[in-house]
Amino acid sequence: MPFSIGIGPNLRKSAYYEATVRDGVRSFSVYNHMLIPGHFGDPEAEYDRLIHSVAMWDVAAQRQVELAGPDAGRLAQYLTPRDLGKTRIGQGRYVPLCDHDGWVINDPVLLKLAEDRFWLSVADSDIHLWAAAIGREKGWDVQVSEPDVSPLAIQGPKAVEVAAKLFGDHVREMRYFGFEETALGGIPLVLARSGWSKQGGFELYLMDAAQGVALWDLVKAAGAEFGIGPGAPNDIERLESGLLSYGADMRLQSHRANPFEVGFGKLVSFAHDFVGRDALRAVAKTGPARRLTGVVIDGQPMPPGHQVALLQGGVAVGHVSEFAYSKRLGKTIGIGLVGVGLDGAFAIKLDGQDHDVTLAELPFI
Ligand code: THG
Repeated sequence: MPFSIGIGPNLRKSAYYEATVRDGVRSFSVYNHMLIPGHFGDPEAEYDRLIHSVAMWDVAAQRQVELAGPDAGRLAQYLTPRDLGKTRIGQGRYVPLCDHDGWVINDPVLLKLAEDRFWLSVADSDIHLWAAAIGREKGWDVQVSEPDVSPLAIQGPKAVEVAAKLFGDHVREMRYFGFEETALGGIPLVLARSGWSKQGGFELYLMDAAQGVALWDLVKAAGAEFGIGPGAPNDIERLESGLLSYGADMRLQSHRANPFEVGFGKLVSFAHDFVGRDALRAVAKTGPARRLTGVVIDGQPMPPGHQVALLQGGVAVGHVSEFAYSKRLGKTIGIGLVGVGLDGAFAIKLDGQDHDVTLAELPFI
């Protein structure tokens, strides 16, 4: 490229930035106005570590939106179509958020820290502004902030060994999305069993950015015997596993979708009031126009790509939001949206060439 991208005041550095640079980060992306590592120079080795041993990811760009105060629970519930009635302290939940027209605007993990304190661990959109505005407009007694919290993910089949070595054997019994407030050599953090892969793992929500490098190095040292290495949220694995990515699979400004279209239908409850309820009632009545699907792209392994129209008889009937070659499957796979009721033969056009596409069930693996 004949240009560089400047790291100015509008582009935030993660608490782990110095450690990732020191350990050889080769590509960054931007997420929630923050630099997030893309890879460390050997994507294939990074994928293999995730599938066979353990990887550590700087996911500090998964920012927390804290809701605190007497009406925090009320606001949390009003922000999501998902019923939070049975959510206990120490439990996380996957909670899509919608705008008033029913379009998905984020898909955070919600952590209930106390009856009056919640974190929304957000994907890439400005939910702190949204939540603060809604709370204030409602006149509710709730403070919305972005606290000093920086998640570090350890993912892969050996992640549990690393976590057990650091925190003790009780972590083996933690449930998915369960979490606890703890510390590591005086470094305050929340330990959760979660992460954006289906290989198993934990997320360490560091609560003091000044100790980012120290935490990175503790995890790196503990993981050495299990083959830990740096990596980043992995698009191939997430396609294989059918995990969604706000921004890639849906984004309000460019390729919006409602929760029924992207497979969040079972997370929608109409028993409580929430932003977008009327719009989603209308969608539920008629049924969604599109549905989430896996796709297999015929032919040679293809370099990764995103956002391409899905064609049937030359007509766009949906889109593939992201695709990549899976060596575990020996196929180029993707995720997309397709008109409800359609099946048979499809195609995409890439660099002027047609490629046959067939639909597939999610997850692939
Ligand atoms: N961890 C944390 N914060 C995050 C993410 C994360 N914020 C941004 C982004 N990822 C949010 N998106 C997702 C998407 C999927 C999942 C978690 C966060 C996920 N899904 C499981 C699945 O789809 O099978 C479980 C869903 C469920 O239980 O309903 O884990 O990764 N801290």
